Amino acid sequence: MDSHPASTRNLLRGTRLATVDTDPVETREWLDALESVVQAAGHDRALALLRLLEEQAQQRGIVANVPPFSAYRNTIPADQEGVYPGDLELEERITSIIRWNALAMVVRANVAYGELGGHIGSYASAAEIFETGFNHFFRADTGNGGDLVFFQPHSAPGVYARAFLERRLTEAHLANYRQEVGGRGLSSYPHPWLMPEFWQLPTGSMGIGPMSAIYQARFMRYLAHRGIADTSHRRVWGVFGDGEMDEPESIGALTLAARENLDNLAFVINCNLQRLDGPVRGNGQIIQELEALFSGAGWNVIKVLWGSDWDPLFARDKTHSLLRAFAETPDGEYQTLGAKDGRYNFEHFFGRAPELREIVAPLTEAQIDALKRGGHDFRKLHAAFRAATLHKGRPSVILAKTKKGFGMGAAGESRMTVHQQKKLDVDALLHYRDRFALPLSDADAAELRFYRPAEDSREIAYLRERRAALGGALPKRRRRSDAVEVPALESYARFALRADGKEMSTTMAAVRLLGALLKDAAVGPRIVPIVADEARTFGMASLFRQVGIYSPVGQTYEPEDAGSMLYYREAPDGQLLEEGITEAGALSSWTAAATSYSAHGQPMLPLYIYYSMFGFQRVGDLIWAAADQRARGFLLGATAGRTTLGGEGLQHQDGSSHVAAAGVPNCRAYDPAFAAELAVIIDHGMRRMLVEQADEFYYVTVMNESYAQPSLPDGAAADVIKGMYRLGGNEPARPRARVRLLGSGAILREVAAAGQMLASDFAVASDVYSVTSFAELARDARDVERWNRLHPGKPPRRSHVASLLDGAAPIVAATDYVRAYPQLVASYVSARFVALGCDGFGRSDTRAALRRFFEVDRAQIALAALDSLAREGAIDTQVVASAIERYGIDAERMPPWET
Ligand SMILES: Cc1ncc(C[n+]2csc(CCOP(=O)(O)OP(=O)(O)O)c2C)c(N)n1
Repeated sequence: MDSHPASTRNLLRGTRLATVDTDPVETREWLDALESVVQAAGHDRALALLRLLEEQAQQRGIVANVPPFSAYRNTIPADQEGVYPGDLELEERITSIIRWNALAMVVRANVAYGELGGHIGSYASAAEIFETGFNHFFRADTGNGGDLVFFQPHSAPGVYARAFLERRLTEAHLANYRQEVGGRGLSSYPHPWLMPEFWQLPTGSMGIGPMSAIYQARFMRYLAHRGIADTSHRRVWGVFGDGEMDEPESIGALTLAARENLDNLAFVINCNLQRLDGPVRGNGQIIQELEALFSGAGWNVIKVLWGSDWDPLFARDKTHSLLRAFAETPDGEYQTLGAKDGRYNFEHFFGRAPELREIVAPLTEAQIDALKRGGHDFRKLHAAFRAATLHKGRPSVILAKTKKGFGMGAAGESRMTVHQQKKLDVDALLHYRDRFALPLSDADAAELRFYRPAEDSREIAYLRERRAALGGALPKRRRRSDAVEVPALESYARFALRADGKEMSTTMAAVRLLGALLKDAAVGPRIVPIVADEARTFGMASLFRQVGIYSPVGQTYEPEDAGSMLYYREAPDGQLLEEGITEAGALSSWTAAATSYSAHGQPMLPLYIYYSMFGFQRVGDLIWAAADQRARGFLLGATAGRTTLGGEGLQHQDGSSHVAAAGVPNCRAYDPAFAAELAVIIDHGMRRMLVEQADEFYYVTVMNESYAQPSLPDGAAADVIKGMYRLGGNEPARPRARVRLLGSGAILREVAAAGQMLASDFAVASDVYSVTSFAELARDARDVERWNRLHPGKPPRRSHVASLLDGAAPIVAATDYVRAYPQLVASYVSARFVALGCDGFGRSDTRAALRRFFEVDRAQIALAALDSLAREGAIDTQVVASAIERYGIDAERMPPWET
């Protein structure tokens, strides 16, 4: 017989621990021997002996390895818990009140509206975890920044309920839970965008919180190592659900936290053994699995499984029968046991073996029913939190076993459906009130009255005293920091502004601008260059030497390229974050730096450069969360577009990031063609973010195609920012018609060439525009359209795109992205509008071949212009046919998006 549940068995495979005990007497002798060593010589001696035994066993080949988890019990023994520093009775009462208000908030909203959703079960399971933090550990910002706390998203009602007791939120706020439209509403989950003075860190999308927490802790170290802020006294706490740990992002950076010795970081995993649909590991044990995972990644693991009322039971258990029974119980069964009463637990758990029955013999069924899981026991939790804060050299994780819907009784406790539970009948409400001994009349409970003790009550005095001792209320978000002086554009960007036909790529120009800005006394130290193993690809190797790569331990080896000019230099005060091959990690680092103005009062300017295809497409949800968090910084999508990244092919060639970026409200996205445009955009972005402190960030695509860079036309800078300016035109001697040609990014040069062909081959005049951002044009046009609609009779306003493209001459807009990108502005101009773009899968080939393939080359652009003119009746259709022939266009080939 195997005594471990399935998932645990898998972890044990290869060890011999899962076998039956064939000689219990001998086993007893060994165990007694260990016990007498502990008694006579103490824990350390016992541990030393065990290590030696283990070593011996490995040498003998008896064990290949030891199991990566410990027994199913608390890591901290009862006798090492220490003295509880708080007033347990008061804390229990405060927690009960918060529980009630949290529940009332959710149920009220759903009784009234039925459609608002919300969760009771998650906070019900996490209340003691949060209150342990709030009363004893989570430090607020007292000037130099406090702790950063990531709150489990579905527990938000509990955080609001506490803020209500603190009089930070009013009853009206609570009554507006999940009704944000119109102000004074409370967000479903932590959203800094919607509650900018309250929530610091967004966690609503599972996986983002855990990963972000790790990089936040790492960024605190970075700030300290670089001498920007003293963060030594600050910590990052992350309270997450056990279900959330399924997300790859949740576990993707665990080893980084251990590798960088982030002992300023602690996770508390609320192991209520359930997620949305049911058990996290019905056939296994999530806690053991997480212990194996975290300890394997190098974390200090602290398990809090059983409450204090279990201590006497363990003391009576001389044969470890409890531990064996725990090991045999899969989470699905724990859930059933959790939902049932004392009798059921007696019969189905303790009734399994005579030793177990004996252990609980002195207990009544009611006492068995009341036995608590550790995550609902302040003493156990406090000991674990304290151990986490004292542990040096490694991050800690507290695995706290709880019950989903704790206290809800038959209405939800440990029930499969509890995640969806949003309404409670009167009986259930009265049960809840009684369970937590709340001073509410039947009528108050039935009416879901919020309850707030008087300001001079013991509860409120205690709560305030505890928070005062920890620096004030939490969560609380800072909106502004000091401004940073930005150098004059001309002082560092002349090479780009007055390029005068010099050849370079916009990626090269970006790196050069960055190199120059890094030398600026004010802005330079604030820049955080970030790469995910692509610095050389983007020509940034010079930064290795110039600013160094951040490493908390410096460089403990002689780099292979030590003798070269640009050697690989790692240093504790290195400025560049070289994240390795993790776009999610690099983006999380970027977010930490981009929100440093708020989290640390230190404005930083992160600039993360990456393959554009692996940005919005791959880590788009992290970008969305950064936007929610009011990030300020630059994302540089490099070697961007579908045809500029010649050889790389389908997976690398990006045709859609600008469409995704256009949907992020505070993202300003640009696709410049020229170094001068890029310089203007970077300058503008810095001023907006660092000087004006606008909560927006900039996505700029840059290309590795080297070509002649024109100087910036006089007076064009403002229009570059608006998204479009007139680059030039073609005026044949006797023009037969006129078109407008719009080009964006890499395809602008094809557009300009098409203009020349139209003039020389077909006597068609053209105006050529460089579109730096279809998204910004559309944003402005959308505003104008709306204003005009709402103000009938007033002189209509004009959008930038409509005023530049006044008149009836057809418009052809071409881009290296899908057609949907230029089509963002199609409905805002009155003339015929034709979009050309790169719809379909990318593929490897030369740039010229790809542009022919996607039909965004000069011949196709010219053809589209002629076709538009013919459809407008400005030229004969025959001209179109002659162009097809003249330019050798295959009219019968398959469309590129179908091949
Ligand atoms: C990326 C993402 N996928 C899915 C969801 C929907 N969702 C909300 S809560 C939840 C389960 C949460 O389980 P757990 O983390 O264990 O928390 P608890 O049981 O305490 O509520 C899921 C899947 C989400 N919020 N984010």
